[in-house]
Amino acid sequence: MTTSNASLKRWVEDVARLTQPDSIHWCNGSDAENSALIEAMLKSGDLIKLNQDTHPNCYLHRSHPSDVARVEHLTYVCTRNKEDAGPNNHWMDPIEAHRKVDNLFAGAMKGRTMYVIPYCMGPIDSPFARCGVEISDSPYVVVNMRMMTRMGDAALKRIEREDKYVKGLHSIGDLNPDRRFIMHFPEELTIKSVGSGYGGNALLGKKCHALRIASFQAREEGWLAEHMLLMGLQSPEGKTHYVAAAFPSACGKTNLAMLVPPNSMPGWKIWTLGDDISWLHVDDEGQLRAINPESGYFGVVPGTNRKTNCNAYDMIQRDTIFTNVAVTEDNQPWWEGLETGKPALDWQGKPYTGNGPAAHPNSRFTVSAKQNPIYSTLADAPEGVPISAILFGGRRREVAPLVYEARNWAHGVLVGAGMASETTAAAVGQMGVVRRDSMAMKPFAGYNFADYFGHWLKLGSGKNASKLPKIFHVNWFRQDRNGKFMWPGFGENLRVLKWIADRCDGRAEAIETPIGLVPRKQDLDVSGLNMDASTLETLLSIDPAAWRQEIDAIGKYLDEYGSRVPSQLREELKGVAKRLEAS
Ligand code: SAT
Ligand code: MN
Repeated sequence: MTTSNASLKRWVEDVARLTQPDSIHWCNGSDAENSALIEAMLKSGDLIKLNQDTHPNCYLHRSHPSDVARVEHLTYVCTRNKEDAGPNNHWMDPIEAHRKVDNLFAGAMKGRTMYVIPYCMGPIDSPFARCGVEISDSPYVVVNMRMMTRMGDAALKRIEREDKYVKGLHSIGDLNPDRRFIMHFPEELTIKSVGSGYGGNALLGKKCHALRIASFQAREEGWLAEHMLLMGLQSPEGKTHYVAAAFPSACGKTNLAMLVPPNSMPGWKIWTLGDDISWLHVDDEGQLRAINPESGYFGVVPGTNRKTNCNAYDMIQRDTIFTNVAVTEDNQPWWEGLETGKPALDWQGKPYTGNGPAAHPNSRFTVSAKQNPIYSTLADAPEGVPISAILFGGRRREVAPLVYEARNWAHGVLVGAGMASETTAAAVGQMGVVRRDSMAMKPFAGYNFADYFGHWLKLGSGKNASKLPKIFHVNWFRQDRNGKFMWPGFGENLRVLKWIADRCDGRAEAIETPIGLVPRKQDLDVSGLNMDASTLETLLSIDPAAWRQEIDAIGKYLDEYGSRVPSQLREELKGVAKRLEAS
């Protein structure tokens, strides 16, 4: 197979000349192709068959032990001008970056098959969708991309018609971290990733394309590419609100998107549209609409069980690829937080000795979104869904209350820009330290954050600004003095979402505080939660002294971006500081 598109054909030939694969395979996305790849990987040891009686069509992939997470220190945005990448990105001159990685790609596919993977991010017939072609020497990448994107013939047809697509070149190289680079060339719609087989570094449709390149493209074209889950909340009266929510990696986006309503809230239904990425456009009527560019989930496994997320638990009992989980004696997948069984082999395949976690803390499942019992068929709607509310949030043991509402769009942009969260296992590095992570996009914005804040603010200055959704901040992770979580989280988060939906409908009360609008105790339905009044009070309280420090810290953080920071954002920050002084 080949293509009628001359530029694509030429690029594939050029890459083959550089990387020297034994053979070239154009992926069509068919079942037969997928089965053949899985068979080949079982033979090569890339995949291990799990217990097929309990977990039909489930397989385990063990990555190289040094290749288990995203590598932000090796991830670059290579714009012609350094300032365009901004202090939020590592930068390299594009000419130097190409030279550096092309050296590593030279001959890298000798003895391997080169896969040409055409894919579409978003419903194939959506005007908001964008296409790409990933060239990779990893069959694991192919089978994952098939679940995570609309991959194969239909995507290739669209690419041939549009003649505009993101070029992604990937090789696992020799997996040596010294020769690992994830390079983005947003001005050339190009990605070059070498030396890693891990999801976020290797499945180029995901973070590299749908966030870094797409955010850059979105700014040029007047839309937003965001690190946000997308869900529908259907009230007992049958009204559905769609909500997009940004949290950093491994902070519970998948669990929130698949939330199971508590027994005490009968009649509520949740619909999942996406668990990681949203592309948002303002339509002709001024309504913000969103699509999920992905078609599968690459979710954190540890902690998933019938109680925390029974939808996710059910969904991963079949047709799932597990990466870096442990296995039981009878070869079932096992992870920390699973309530049954015990690990025999750890994530590296060594006999489990009881020391440390058996599954890697960033072990993952890859699964088609259609296996989700509460999959929203509107995830396939080309026009997307109308957004009622945008949520920002992170892991904060202190300072941030359970929920608050921004005063307006511009204040909401400040709330997003000032977001902070404790780091997790999703990226290599120290865990549990608080860092600023604006809009949960610190690792993913493909351009200067100062310009990104400006782009967000600009959306709110158009003639339809009043129709934009309300913006909220949530924090499920507040801890008491003994380090115990104060809010039960998981399904009970629906109580907060209900208040948010009611605010959107003008039906719920809140009080003004210096940082925004907060529900009073009586505004939040906590019936049946068994929560004492003082805990609820703390969860909804604002400590002015702590917030003065927070606002100072946000000011210093914005200073890192210098004079490019929009003055409107600084005015918003001053406004909060003033209100705090007066309080
Ligand atoms: O980067 S991944 O997409 O592999 C996982 C994450 O960090 O969200
Ligand atoms: Mn993510």
